[in-house]
Amino acid sequence: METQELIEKYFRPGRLPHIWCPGCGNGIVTGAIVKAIDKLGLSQDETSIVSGIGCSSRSSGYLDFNTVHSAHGRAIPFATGVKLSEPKLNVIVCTGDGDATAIGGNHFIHAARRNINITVVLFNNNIYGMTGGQYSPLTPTHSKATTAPYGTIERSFDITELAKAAGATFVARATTYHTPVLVDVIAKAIAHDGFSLVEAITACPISFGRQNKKGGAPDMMKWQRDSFVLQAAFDKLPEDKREGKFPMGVLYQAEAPEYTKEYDKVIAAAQGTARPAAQIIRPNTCELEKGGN
Ligand SMILES: Cc1ncc(C[n+]2csc(CCOP(=O)(O)OP(=O)(O)O)c2C)c(N)n1
Repeated sequence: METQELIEKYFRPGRLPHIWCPGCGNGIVTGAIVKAIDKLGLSQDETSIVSGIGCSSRSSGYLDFNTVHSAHGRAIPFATGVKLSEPKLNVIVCTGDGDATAIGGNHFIHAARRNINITVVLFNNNIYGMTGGQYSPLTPTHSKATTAPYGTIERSFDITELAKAAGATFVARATTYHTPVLVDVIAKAIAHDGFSLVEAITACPISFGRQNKKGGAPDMMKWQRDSFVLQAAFDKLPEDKREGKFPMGVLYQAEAPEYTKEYDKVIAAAQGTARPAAQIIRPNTCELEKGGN
């Protein structure tokens, strides 16, 4: 579908123009989400887009789906509620690095642990954009921020590793420079049956770039071009050539029981329409019932 057709089909005309600054990458990430949805042929009625609060979270308001613009850090709990009450919906979360990993960090790890089938697209601009440039858990160490005028001394998360360690079953990364990769990994993440994370690297030339002398938006895009390498090519790089480079593409994929399907079994068991309750008692409890200890 041509860009104009995509805009007419998937965006709410009354909501445009958007609020993002010139050079901001959020429009590219939002466009990539729409292209991925279109590629998969998902219906708008069966797709829900849930966001928190921040510049990136404004994306849900521009999109013509079942959308929820929730509270700062709470996109994932809202998305969990939507998915549990209507499991047939494709649920996509749009969230910022502050939203998902600071105030919402606890929700993030537990949604990953549960392996609930939602897709989190984390717009990583390395900073709190909307509130003017405070550092987040994804701000690189020694970067300047309004809350770290001498540079932050905190170490940042690698959110892809954190997601994997917490139990996510699909983890990917791409940048706004590498748009085809971004569209591809978002589509694969949505198609995956379990908790999926896509870290979308996006430039914030105003709140992050200016403070850190990154040049303008084109320079920040060039940095993306030069720093992110597909996982297979990254693996072939000798150790000394990996400095300053990051792998992208699908970084991890696994199979594990999906939360809403497991929850359905509990509902069925409680309603007496599934396996007898004894069969779902954990083995050690069964031992107790048989008189063991
Ligand atoms: C409970 C609560 N605390 C703080 C805020 C203020 N606030 C709004 S957006 C934001 C940061 C957003 O940063 P991020 O999630 O990285 O998204 P970005 O704006 O960079 O896309 C904060 C702290 C709020 N709205 N609600």
